[in-house]
Amino acid sequence: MRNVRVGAAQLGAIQKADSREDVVARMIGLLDQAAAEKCNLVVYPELALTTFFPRWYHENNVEADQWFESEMPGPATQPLFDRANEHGIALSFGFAELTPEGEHYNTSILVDPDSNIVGTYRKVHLPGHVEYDTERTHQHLEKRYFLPGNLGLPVFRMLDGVFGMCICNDRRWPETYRVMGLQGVEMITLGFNTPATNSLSRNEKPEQRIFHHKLSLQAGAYQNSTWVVAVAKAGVEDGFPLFGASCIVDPSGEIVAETKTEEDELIVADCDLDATKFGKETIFNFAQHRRTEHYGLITSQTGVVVPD
Ligand code: CDV
Repeated sequence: MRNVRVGAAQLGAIQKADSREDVVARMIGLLDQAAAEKCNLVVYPELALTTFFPRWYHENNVEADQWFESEMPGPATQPLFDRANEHGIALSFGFAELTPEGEHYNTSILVDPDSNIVGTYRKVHLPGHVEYDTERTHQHLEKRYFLPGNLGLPVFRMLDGVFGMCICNDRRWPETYRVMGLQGVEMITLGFNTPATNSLSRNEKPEQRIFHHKLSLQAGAYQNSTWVVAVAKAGVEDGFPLFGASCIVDPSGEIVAETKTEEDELIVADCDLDATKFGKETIFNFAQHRRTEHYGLITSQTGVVVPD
């Protein structure tokens, strides 16, 4: 048995006016709870340090740099690293990354129990649009503010296991899980900020959106026999609602823990990484059963082409 006791640390709303220091204090509060519950890994949401700023249009992109981190840890986040180090707890969380070369990414990191950054992932599937869109009830300007991730979908060794990360919209794409599944991933950490309403369709209710969220996580976990730890930023940010439904999903696709609120809330589960073995060695034994000779279109073609 290789047990990882995971805390999924959902964050409630972060308003535009909230400072990084305010947010980090909340993250440390959840970390202390996780330490009291004997967790050895705590996972936080996408863009955990600020409000979900891609809903706000800045005509001049440079104005949006206020939402980005140019160092990690930096002065505001060092206390989180220090407290995690005192507790000997590993972390995963998302933030907006501004590189020394001036590139902007929606990034997530994996931090080991000694507070070393052992993994970096940059979001590959950026949703939304580049320009202000008057047809939408709210803006989703990730394609304006971020470049698509340039690090692929790597896995990392930590806590005697194989870990991967993805971010929010990535969870809806089976390729995300399969690329990590092909590298033997045993636990995927992912943060999300998902609006409770569809900006282009009033017919889609929050219940249906939560259904699609869980469907994606559960299918990805089952089809690759991996744990999935999905953590929301939830609640109403400056009038815009995000749903909660943070979940820990086991390698057979079942939800073993789920948040009940849209506030700061910790859920905990014991995740035996050896429980991934059965699926990986039987129905999803890739080496035995995959038929790559039929999968070429997945990488040679992006959009739909209906044959004549
Ligand atoms: N932050 C996100 O990536 N949100 C998307 C929304 C736009 C649908 C998501 O997949 O949840």
